[in-house]
Amino acid sequence: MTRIFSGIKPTGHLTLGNYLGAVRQWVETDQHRADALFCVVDLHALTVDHDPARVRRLSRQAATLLLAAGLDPALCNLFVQSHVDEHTRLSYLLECTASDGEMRRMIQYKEKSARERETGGSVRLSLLTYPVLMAADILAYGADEVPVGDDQAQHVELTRDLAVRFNQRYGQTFVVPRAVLPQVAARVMDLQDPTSKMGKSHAETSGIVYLLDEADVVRRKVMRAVTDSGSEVVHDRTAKPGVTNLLELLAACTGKEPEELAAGYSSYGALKKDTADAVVELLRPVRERHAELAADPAYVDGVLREGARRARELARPTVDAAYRAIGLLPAG
Ligand code: AQP
Repeated sequence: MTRIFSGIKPTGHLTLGNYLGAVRQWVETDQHRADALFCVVDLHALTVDHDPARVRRLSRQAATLLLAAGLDPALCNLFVQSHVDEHTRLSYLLECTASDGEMRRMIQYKEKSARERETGGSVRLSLLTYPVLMAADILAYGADEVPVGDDQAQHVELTRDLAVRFNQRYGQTFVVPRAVLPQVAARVMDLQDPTSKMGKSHAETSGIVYLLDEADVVRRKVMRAVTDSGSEVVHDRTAKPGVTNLLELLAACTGKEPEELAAGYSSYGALKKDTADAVVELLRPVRERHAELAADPAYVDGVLREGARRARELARPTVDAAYRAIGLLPAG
């Protein structure tokens, strides 16, 4: 059976981008068709300036939201990265397989390190090496497929390179995985800056729809979305990035094609109103279920405990094999 691994970073409240670009596909398709592991990748949240209590809170909230969105512990394995030591054990071996040049080429590293420098912060070494830890997350489980939004595709490419290189140098150890991008909404853009992606850790929040935003807040954010000059509703990412983002959101909510939707609108206002309504309806059940689950943290903890136990069992043989293959003396 195909094995799938995917993760989500607790660096902020989950967004509509996370939902449409990743979580919805995990819920509707992946957990049913494959042996699927989904992980709250909390170690990745430590690569930028962070508040410890907030990361802890956001990790629990992310797990609760994933269950609220429909991940079913009877169908898939949900766990927290730091609960399974195999990830960091394997990451070091992969650091010994990667070069600093290939890490510095990662687009997310370039963007995030530039942002840190602009705001006067120092760039953590872990920001540079985090794609290696991500590779370990994936390779430890022998995952065949990694469903991601297109911002993460380069990291999966790196994971493939590291797996192939390790296998060639030290003998067949890892499955070489491939990225699977969603058919629609691979990249949801910020409503206030439709040329950059909607990201949960951005400081300016007025263009970001969070899964837990109240309906009136969602409506306000969508109605105030930046649109483009002119008044014609057309799907054209270069000439009309704002309108195109709205059309793609509406398409993701309704299952229609963005071009087909564009033909039905003669004003931005009507498009915004329909998009706002569609997003509110999409998120309503998730928010309601989250409220129920948040009242039962013991249930969520139980799911995560059992998830980590099963994850350790799955990862250990591969990580132990990698230790032997690379030349480390087994503990007696
Ligand atoms: N805007 C987006 N559109 C489509 N997919 C997206 N994803 C994230 N943003 C969008 C997908 O969500 C999954 C989990 O992402 P992540 O939390 O591991 O990290 P990220 O890609 O760095 O997400 P964010 O929200 O932008 O976080 P920050 O601001 O901390 O960097 C991934 O599959 C991702 O592709």
